[in-house]
Amino acid sequence: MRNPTPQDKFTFGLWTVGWQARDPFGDATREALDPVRTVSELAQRGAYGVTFHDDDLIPFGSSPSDRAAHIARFKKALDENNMKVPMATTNLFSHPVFKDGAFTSNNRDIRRYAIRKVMTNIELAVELGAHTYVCWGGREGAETDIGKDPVVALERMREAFNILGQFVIDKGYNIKFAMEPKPNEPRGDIFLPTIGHALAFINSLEHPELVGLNPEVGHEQMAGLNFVHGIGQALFHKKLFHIDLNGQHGPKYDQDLVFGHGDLKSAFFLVDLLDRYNYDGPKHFDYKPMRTESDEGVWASATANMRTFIILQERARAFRADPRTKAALEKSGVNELLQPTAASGESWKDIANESFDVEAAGKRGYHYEELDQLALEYLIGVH
Ligand SMILES: [Mn+2]
Repeated sequence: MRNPTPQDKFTFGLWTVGWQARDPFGDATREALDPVRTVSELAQRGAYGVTFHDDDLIPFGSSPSDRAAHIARFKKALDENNMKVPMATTNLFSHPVFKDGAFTSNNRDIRRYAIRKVMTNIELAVELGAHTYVCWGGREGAETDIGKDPVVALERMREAFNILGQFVIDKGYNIKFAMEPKPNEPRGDIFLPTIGHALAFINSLEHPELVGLNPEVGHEQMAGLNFVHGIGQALFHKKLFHIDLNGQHGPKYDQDLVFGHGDLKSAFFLVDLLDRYNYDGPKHFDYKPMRTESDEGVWASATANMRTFIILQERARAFRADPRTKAALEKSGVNELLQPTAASGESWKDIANESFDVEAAGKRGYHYEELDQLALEYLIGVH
């Protein structure tokens, strides 16, 4: 396989490799990582850029002069390593002030503070060249259904996105929002839990064109959903603004494994789909190096994400190019689905008056078993 290059547009959050591996049962197992080192380590491995939450770069509560110093040395590292910042996001979940949510906190002052925190970091994101602003509402939810009216909470959520949309319009910023759905964790239940919920919500906004999605592999799979289908629907609605790649073994806690280290077959079909529909945004890894790892393992895991993506892309392209695949797709009728159900000029009347041999059509086999096995054999490198 070839090595990762900036043309692949692989990006990593500062919080991913920088995760110190604190979990609900244990303390940190790794030292804090300096963002300046992260930028250079990732650049050496072929990454295109990094992304950040405000608090990853500027510790919460920093003075204005400390803030400026943190930004200046980060910018210098980006320039020296030719690394980009295509996306940024806000930490609206770590500080206790957000324990009942940010945009949907029952406390109005907290809601206003949350919007202010986002606006401050959007200004920095724009300054660093970002065109996507991710919104993950980790604390926007509840543990008890009596604590928060879900209809009213969505009204407040809509209000926040309308205010932020007007903010970027008035400021003339060339940046769009990408909502990141998640079903639960850290809240018992989070509002807008899946791609589908978020898509419907976006259509209720004053400026739906400013808001799309940043779906994450593990988040959909935690809900038992098919991520490839979710991305299919995001593409269908032209709302795939960004993507978070990682790995997850079905419905359980959010594992944030290396991309492909969970449901590998789904990862293969995902890369195939992104490739066929020419997704050209960043391939952003939002994962956590295992808690067992020391510094060496952190960087090995960063490389693993990029290698897995490239290998799957090479495998998927070889699979699609093989005449056996083309024949198997033909046999299964996959391309028949491309044909519109009503021909040009036809109406329901043409369909209403048609005769059809139902019994004969019901006897057809679709040969998906052969097709699926062929895909699997490509995935595991037999062909
Ligand atoms: Mn994510």
